[in-house]
Amino acid sequence: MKKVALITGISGQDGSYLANFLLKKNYKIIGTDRRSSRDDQWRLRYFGIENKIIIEDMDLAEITQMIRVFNKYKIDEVYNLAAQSFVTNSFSNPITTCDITGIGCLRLLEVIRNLKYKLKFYQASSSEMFGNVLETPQNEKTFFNPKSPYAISKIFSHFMCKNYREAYKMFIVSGICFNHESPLRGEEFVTRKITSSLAKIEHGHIQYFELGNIFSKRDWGFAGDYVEGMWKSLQVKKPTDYIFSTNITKSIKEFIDESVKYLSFKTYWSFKRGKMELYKKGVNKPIIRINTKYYRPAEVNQLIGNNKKAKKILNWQPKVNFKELIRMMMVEDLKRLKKTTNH
Ligand code: G4F
Repeated sequence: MKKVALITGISGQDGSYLANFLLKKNYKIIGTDRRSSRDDQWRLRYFGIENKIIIEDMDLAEITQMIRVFNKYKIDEVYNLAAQSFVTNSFSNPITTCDITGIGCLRLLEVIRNLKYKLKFYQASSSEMFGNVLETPQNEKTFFNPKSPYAISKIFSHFMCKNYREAYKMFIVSGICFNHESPLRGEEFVTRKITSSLAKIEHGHIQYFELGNIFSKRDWGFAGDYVEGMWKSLQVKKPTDYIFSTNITKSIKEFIDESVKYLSFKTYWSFKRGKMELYKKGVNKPIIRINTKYYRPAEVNQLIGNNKKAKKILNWQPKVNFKELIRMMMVEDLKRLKKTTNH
């Protein structure tokens, strides 16, 4: 008998990587999405798996849709990856963010609690919850000090999961994932914005692009490694919380410095008008400018995880390092653009 996994947010980066991973493990996959993101299945097409997944309409704002889906299938594992996950957006849409990212998880838990059968539940918690960090590196016991409505809504769902695990003895795992990127990352996030914009500059589509704070630091891993951790966390006897991280932190500027190595020209930084700018050598115009409109009302300056527990209990560790991650992203973005330029 095939195991059945339900993945919320199937069309996102993590949803697609996880679906691809679980299909190889012979799972039957139910992927759920809001109807509006239905045409956003380019990631599933990237893996060639769009026809191997049953897609159901299920908005985390609509409990009736959840009840319908959970009564239609006998599900073994749920991976709650859907969220309003763009931190910047959470400042302009705090209520929607809390409704989807926070209460959305609680709606799922309530539906599952009332089912006639038992299943395992994975919640995508986030390193953003640590915010203005109170301890370095951050582990499963580090206190949260959030800096955005997104982080606050993730903390709400994180503690709801803990409460349901303890109160109702449900099999619930929260994976506190540090930033994880890939060639399938959305272009609104800084890493993919950098690699796709640099590819556009290389191919002459744009002259420059703008960024916000390039000095904040993140612990950056590869999404493909992290979905394996999610699955592993549901295969052990006891449900608990895990940190998924690389244990290395790098600034956005360091990410740029590594990315530009894949361009056909040399670059250099210059400090002008009180700001850093990146120049193409021999040309007197910047290719990266800083624009304060990309600064956040409140910033998380540095995150770095400690993945010791996941290593010990799950035998999990990231395989792709910072350099390799950037190589994958730059090569793919340069290739994508070459294809569109040729057609
Ligand atoms: O790529 P980001 O938008 O990711 P952020 O805010 O760290 O959040 C991501 O990782 C979390 C895990 O820790 C997830 F929970 C969350 O859903 C998301 O996946 O921004 C990274 C950093 C920030 O410090 C931001 O201020 O990059 C800085 N930044 C500088 N210029 C920019 C830009 N971020 C974006 N998105 N766009 C810019 O132009």
